Amino acid sequence: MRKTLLLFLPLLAFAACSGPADTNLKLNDLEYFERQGVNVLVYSNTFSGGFNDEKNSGIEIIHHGVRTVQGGAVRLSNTPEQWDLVPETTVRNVNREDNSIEVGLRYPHYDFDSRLVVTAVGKAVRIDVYLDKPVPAELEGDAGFNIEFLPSQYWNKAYVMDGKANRFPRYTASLTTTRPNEEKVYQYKGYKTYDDRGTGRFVDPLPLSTGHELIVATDDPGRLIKITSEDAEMNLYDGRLLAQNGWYVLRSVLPVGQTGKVLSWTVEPNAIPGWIREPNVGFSQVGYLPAQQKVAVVELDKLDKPRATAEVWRVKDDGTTARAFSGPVKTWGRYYKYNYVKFDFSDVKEPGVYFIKYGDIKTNDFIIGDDVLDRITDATSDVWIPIHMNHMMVNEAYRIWHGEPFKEGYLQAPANTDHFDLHSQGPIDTKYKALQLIPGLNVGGFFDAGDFDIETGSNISVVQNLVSDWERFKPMRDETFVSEEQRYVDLHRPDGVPDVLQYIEHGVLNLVAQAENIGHMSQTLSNSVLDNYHHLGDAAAITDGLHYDPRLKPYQKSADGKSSGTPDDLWAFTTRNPGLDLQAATMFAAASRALTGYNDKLAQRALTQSKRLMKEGTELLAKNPMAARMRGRGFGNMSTNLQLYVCTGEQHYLDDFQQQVWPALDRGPEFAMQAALDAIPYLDEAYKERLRPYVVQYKQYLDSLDTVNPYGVPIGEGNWAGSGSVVSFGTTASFASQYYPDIVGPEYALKAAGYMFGCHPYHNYSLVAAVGATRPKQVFYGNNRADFSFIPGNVAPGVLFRHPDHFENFDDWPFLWGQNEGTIAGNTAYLIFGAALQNLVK
Ligand SMILES: [Ca+2]
Ligand SMILES: [Ca+2]
Ligand SMILES: [Ca+2]
Repeated sequence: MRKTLLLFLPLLAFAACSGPADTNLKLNDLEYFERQGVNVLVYSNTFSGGFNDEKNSGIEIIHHGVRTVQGGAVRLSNTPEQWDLVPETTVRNVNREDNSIEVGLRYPHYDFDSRLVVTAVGKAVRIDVYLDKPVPAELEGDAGFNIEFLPSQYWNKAYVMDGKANRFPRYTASLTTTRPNEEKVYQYKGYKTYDDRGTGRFVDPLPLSTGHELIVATDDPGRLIKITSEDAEMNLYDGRLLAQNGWYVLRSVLPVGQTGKVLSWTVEPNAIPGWIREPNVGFSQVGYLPAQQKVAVVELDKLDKPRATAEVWRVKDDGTTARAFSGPVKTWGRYYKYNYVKFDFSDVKEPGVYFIKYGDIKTNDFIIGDDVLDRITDATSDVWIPIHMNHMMVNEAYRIWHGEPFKEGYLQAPANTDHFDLHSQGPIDTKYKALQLIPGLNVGGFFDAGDFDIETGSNISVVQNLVSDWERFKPMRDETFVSEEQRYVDLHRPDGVPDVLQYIEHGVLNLVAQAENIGHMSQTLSNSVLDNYHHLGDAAAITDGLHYDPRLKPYQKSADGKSSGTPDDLWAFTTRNPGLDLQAATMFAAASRALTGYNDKLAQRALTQSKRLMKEGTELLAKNPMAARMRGRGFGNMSTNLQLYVCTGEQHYLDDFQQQVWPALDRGPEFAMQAALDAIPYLDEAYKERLRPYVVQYKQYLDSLDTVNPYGVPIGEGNWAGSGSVVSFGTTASFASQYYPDIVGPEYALKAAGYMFGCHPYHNYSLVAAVGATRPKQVFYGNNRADFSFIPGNVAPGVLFRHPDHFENFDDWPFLWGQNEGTIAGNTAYLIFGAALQNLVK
């Protein structure tokens, strides 16, 4: 404590010396409070992301470049979880005269409104909470003002509450209590995040510390924040007691029966005097081909002065280093928060190990060699994809990734169920009754993503991607043992069958079982209860493996040990979507081609379902002209029509495709280029020539991206980061370059690869787990995320845009899915990108 104070005091003294003009928080043009090293955002991001509490909203602090605090809001529990209610933002007013931002918050479920007024006062912000009506009786003691601190940026650091020093716990191990379920505040759609094991009580965390003044990270000036409240007691909680993705929460309960200004906090983030963010030197961690264009993009603090030159150094075989190249640094300009400069070192061509020096910054090393791209999909193909095989035990050397999940199968979802993972069941449209077992569905298929459901649409895409990979590139790689009979997968054990064929087979097994047993495609096979949806760990442990029998009590097993009264069986959401049936029909036809000669019986079953679903889907759509017309418009259906033509040879599908593709290309060649290129192998030379001028336009689009952002690839700004778009951009650019090499060079696809492998905003780590890069990302939102780990080969969504000007990808906190989750459809699309790129540069 004493040491900390001594260390810190000189800093404060130094800060006090600089003039108030550059130390006070000011409301900037982007409507957030700013001083050098500190940004305080007030509802630049509201709680409307789509998945409730995404830990991305409310009052947020970006502290020396890292968003360490968020969630400033009136909340209804001590440590809110993802499915606890979040407030709607009813109004947001920026008042420049008094340097404040006001937001209105509303919980419609409780007809409960509150207002926050955040005012910059010197180096701090004051947060005032106003109520026009008292806290509703049922929320008394539960409604409070909360703010949340990112655990990975604070754990092991000291905090001081009312003069008493303490330390943020690395792992959660503080006290809890239980309360009767009747006192639990309503959760999303009435679902419950917890399993009370029949006790009738829920767990409520108890505070780590209580007081009126909290200073967090007294031992780290970059993270130090002082929070005081004269009128309210503040409690510090560890949200990880209830959910591994919880944050440290500081909270004051709102007083009962009061209106007007009911609570006031002062929050003062420390700023390191003269702080300037370290340059982020973006380059490909996977390395470079000798002859390719090589451009590092350096991200600079807006107060940083660009350097005139940068250097490339060679690491020699004896371990010594020598300068290999020095060249000019060229200014690109401002892109959101930072300035960007570029350093072209294409002249360095000799194979070897190198690093970049930009001023004092020395990057980690990278390889120049003609085989650096050869391994970019190996981890995805050998490890990530087989680990996501459902209904199998998956072993790797000494480790079992998961046992055989969902042995009890899937029940018909009850009618009119509104689900928590964005889908629903309408009236029952199968021969099964609600909660009756639909036989045969517990086979094949792939886990969706960081969760364990089978999203039918995604699984259809998976099979399509894998067939596309197989038919175009014939990958013969065999590193996975798959026995459908044993329901067993062993990684790194060749079994004589190309893995991609086995993955196609595994995807088809589930999808064909859906078609045969349900009669059409389901929407999804998913969890019925929320308290096992958020499962982390072994998929085989999600359910008890026993058939649900409602005649038994919860947690009770039948005498024969085959059923239980625990309602944990997964449900099939069967509501029919003829559009999905048609997609399945084209997928089945393609899969049938790929499987013929390997598994003829399954190939035949797939073809049978393809024909039936195509007929029925077409008839159903014809009966619903509105749906049919809608279907005809989408770009996605361009591809479906092409696939339908390829598998049936019927001219009208080709006519439909041609009717769609040219107008779509006229609107912008980038939107339809992939579908247009996909048709080339099936159409004549005249088609290819007609497409040529669009490829010329497409090349102009590719070049124009260099003026849109410094990285020259499309950077999405949605609520899910955009590496999927970069991958598909790279795939399209690869194929364009393959078919029209005289128009489109390989540099665009390589630019996409460079972005994925480290040349991007925020940090320079590869976005693909364990990809042969020097510095891949270390944490991902896989089902092992609670271990701050990754599943090799995962492709992260990547660098997420936060309004109004911040890009972010946490590499010490895996839990933000929009940055770190990988999906089965996305990761199989990455296989195609990898193969297309490798094919292009060979
Ligand atoms: Ca899912
Ligand atoms: Ca194999
Ligand atoms: Ca069960």
